[in-house]
Amino acid sequence: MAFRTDFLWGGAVAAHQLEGGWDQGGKGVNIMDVTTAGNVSTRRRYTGEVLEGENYPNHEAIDFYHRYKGDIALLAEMGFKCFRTSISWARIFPVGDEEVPNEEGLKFYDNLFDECLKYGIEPVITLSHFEIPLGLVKKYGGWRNRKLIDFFVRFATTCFMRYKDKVKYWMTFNEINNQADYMDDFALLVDSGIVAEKGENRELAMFQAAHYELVASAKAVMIGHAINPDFKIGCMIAMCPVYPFSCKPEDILMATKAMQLRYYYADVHALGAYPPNVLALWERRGYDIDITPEDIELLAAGTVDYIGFSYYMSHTIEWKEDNPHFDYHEGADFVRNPHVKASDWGWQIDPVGLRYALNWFTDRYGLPLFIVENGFGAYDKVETDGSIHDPYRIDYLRAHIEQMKLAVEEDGVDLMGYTPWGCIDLVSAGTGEMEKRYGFIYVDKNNKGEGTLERSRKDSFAWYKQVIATNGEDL
Ligand code: BGP
Repeated sequence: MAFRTDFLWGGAVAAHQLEGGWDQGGKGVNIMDVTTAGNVSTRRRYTGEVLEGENYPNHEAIDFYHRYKGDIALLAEMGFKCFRTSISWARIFPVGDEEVPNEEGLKFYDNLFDECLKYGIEPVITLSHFEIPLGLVKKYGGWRNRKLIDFFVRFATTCFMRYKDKVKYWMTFNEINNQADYMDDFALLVDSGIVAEKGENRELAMFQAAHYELVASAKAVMIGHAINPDFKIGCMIAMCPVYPFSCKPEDILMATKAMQLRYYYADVHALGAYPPNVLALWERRGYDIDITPEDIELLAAGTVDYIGFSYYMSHTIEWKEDNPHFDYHEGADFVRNPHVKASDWGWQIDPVGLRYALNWFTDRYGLPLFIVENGFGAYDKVETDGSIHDPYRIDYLRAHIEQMKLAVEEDGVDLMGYTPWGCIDLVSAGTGEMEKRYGFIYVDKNNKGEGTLERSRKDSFAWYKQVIATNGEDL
């Protein structure tokens, strides 16, 4: 048998993409509540205020805040062993810098976790999934400010104490390395709460903010382990392997440099120190990053228990002659890979890349791995009889699970679990669309926000149920 007997089959979501109830239960505003995301062309516009008449899809999302009991029952029907979601920071600390948490927010997650545990479903919790309270962005400039470490640690400690007997699996920051694409406003905003100023050195701002996040994460890991030694606390890395376009030595080196910069965050989380390539880059650029001796000790002491990562696609890169240092930032120099197909949104579909990623992480860190996101965003069609046939989704997931199996059986990878993204349809983080659907469960709502919010089972629902029941044998 390929997968462990305690393999964590489940699915993943994030608070702001499904809960709704954005101004209920004493919750404060988080950055996604003011990031216009009505369609692809407007999604990058961060307003800083809730503008009247604007469509903020996550304000209602799929109303999980009120409907979670029915939704968890459906996940239980599929046989879920775990459910990955996040705690909305602004539900617990509405502005972010309060000393006392919001009891109503804490109670919501008590109820949610109890509902999961009732069915034997383990909650797997991300502390910060693109959900920084707006107050921390406006008052402190987001993660550019060292003070954020204390606010985050207070939030993490509050959650660890409150849910220590209900939640065992944690992650600190979702896709912390998205900001390796620091030229992208959205990546900087959701990872670090940074609204870049005109003419600002965005790369420097990113390195500094990411440093504070890495220190905050290390502190949280140490505190979590002291609160409950059984906690498993991981990082969460967006893994898109970067392939060289050809066997030209410069292409290979370019891909290596890209991997170094995309994944140095994982090096710090897992190995407890910055790799030489990042230190050399800072030196070459003349960056004076605020790092104290205490920070260095914390990073070394607060290393993670496992690597959680998302995997959707791979990238391919080609070296250009005007880049003598092989400097990388995401997007630049990417080329189409002629060997793989792409989704309707242009995401390259590459199951073998998942096996590559599993091997790469194992070779580098030797830690248990947890695939906490993977999936296929697609348009679904509801037939007149209400059925939804989504063979493309099944094909995508099957092909990826087959590669997971090979990684475990043939490569010896230690894989803890698999939680496909958006197990119930939700709002896309990247585009704000409802109709970019990932779920086994369909939610009746369109891009304009119209629909009954009624839930129904897609064909993939029965398929995934069978996969779980046979521990991945029957695909
Ligand atoms: C990851 C995020 C998720 C999720 C997913 C799919 O980057 O962690 O929050 O949204 O990607 O992306 P999208 O929603 O843009 O299709």
